[in-house]
Amino acid sequence: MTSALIDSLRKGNRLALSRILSQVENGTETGMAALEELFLETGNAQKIGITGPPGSGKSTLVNALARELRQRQPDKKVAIIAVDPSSPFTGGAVLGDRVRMLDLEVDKQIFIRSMASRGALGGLAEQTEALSQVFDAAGYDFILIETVGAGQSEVDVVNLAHTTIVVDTPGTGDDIQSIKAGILEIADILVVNKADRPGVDQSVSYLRNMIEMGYARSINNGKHHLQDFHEDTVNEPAPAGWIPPILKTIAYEYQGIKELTDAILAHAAHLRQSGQWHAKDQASIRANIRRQLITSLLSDFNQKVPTNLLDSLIEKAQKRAISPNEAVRVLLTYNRIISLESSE
Ligand SMILES: Nc1nc2c(ncn2[C@@H]2O[C@H](COP(=O)(O)OP(=O)(O)OP(=O)(O)O)[C@@H](O)[C@H]2O)c(=O)[nH]1
Ligand SMILES: [Mg+2]
Repeated sequence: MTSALIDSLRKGNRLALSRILSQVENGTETGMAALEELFLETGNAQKIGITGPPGSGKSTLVNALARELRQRQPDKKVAIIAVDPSSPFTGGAVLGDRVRMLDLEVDKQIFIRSMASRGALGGLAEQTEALSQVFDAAGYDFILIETVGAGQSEVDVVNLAHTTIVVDTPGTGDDIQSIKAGILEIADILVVNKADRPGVDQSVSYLRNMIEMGYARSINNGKHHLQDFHEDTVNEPAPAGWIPPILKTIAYEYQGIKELTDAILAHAAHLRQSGQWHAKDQASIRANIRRQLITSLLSDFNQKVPTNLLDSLIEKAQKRAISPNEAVRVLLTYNRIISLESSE
């Protein structure tokens, strides 16, 4: 049954895709089996994470980007994943935006998915990774992942992307706080959206300073060459690094979208040429295996070792009657004995 569904997905059947996405999202047996099979067909899509404060215009940008990518490369397909949307995909958007969303859905080479639930498959990041693997295997070339830039779990989500876009808006002076320093460091492209509002140039120069400070730090660590900084060093050998461009957009008027698309495609080319595309892919597979290994070892341990034994050993260590080391040794020995007994 599963393989019939997977075959339909391979043929581009949107209903099959939608059903497999739900199965994967709910962590059902069918879903997990599909994911195992489909993983072998992944590795082609460019995953693009879009993060930023609530209401900064991420959905509007994603919308415009999907349209632009499709116009430019009509043979390519675009998937959109809205992670943990604070509101439906169009957010607090006015009717005009919703009408445009409908336009998008008419295009059968664009597939929009909001992540409805969480927790079935580990964290938000694991779930997003699983859904993007399904899209990747289904032949989607670009996967746009929207998430509100709020904390570590969002950083984890965008970390799985090839290209991370951080969106900010011109502020009233306190915008310094609107983007967390940790979020800026993961940006491959910075966007100041709502450039129709006052203060846009201050925001751009603020962000430029932050980026240059970040680069100065990494140069001190020996990661980059000084020429990475300067646009006027085009005759120098090609820099190994990528300097995040800062772009101004007015998403709902489609302004700056072409430049943003150029930057996204240029970043993909940069990753491929520098070998980072391959390296990222290898690292994410390694991390995936490690994560699953730890999860399943831990769940095996939890099944075999009673909680009260664990608790009593913790208590002993807390009283300094034994060391934490010894507590672990006892627990592992117990686990080994139980495993031996159950295999007899
Ligand atoms: N002035 C102005 N408003 C914009 C621009 N782009 C989007 N908006 C509006 O900003 C509001 C929020 O846009 P969304 O795209 O929903 O923002 P979001 O970041 O996805 O919001 P959440 O997903 O709720 O965090 C909507 O009313 C948009 O129409 C812009 O360039 N200028
Ligand atoms: Mg949104």
